[in-house]
Amino acid sequence: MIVRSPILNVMMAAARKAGRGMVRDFGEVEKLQVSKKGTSDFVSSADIKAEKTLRQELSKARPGFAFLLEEGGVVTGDDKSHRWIVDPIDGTTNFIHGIPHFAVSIGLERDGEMIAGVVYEPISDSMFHAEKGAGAFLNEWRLRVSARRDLSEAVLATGIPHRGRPGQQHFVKELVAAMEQTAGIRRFGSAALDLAYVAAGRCEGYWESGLKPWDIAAGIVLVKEAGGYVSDFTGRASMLESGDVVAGNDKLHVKLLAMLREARG
Ligand code: LIP
Repeated sequence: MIVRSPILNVMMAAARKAGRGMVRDFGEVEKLQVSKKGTSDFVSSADIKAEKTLRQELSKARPGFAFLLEEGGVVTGDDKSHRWIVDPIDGTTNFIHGIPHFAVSIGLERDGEMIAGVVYEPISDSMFHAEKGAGAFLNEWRLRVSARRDLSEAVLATGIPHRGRPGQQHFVKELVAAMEQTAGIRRFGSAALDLAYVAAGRCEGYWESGLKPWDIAAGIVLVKEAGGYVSDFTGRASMLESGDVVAGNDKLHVKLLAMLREARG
């Protein structure tokens, strides 16, 4: 049996509680889809409700910690070291469209460093969790990044910049390079789960630009604790500030960075 720290237990319990409501709301979205009524308002209220649950649960356990929330923005706290970085539903577009691939993402930062992360997929009851120095897990199973060492064998996850997002021309170049050099590319629609999949060895790597801190905060800890690497496109650790992420197993991260750099020219 794994022994988890009290703080990780708090994060997991909060994610589970928010996840229960989300599963019920997702069932409603599926009905709305069929009836062709607008789902967006319903989903934004589901998002707000989930965030409220998470905020309540996390602040009950650690009253002084600050927050960075997708919906609620910055909430300051008496504790100047700790900050929760929370996305109630990562993969909102999937949720709106009745696609069952989305997650609750909770990261904990201490003095500017991500120290714990939980990515919870409520539909499949998959709890990805990690704490600095204690490893990464999916439910009870220890996670380890994949051992594949060649790009030609690699499956990569990515995110495609949609209407109104910058970086589309860069992305097309990166995509062409990845198409030519790898075994396959997947666009799942949740950055938090993309990072969890790298940690679980399901994908060898993942890259995306233009992300928000709450999309990636928890996933960064998962990848690192599973033995992988995460950086921005230059190899630096500015992911939360820049919104650029390149994650990979220990053999392929450097090769991925080189591939993307060359593609961008
Ligand atoms: C989403 C990310 C996804 C990205 C989307 C969006 P949201 O987060 O997880 O990978 O491609 O544009 O940012 O909006 O569902 O929390």
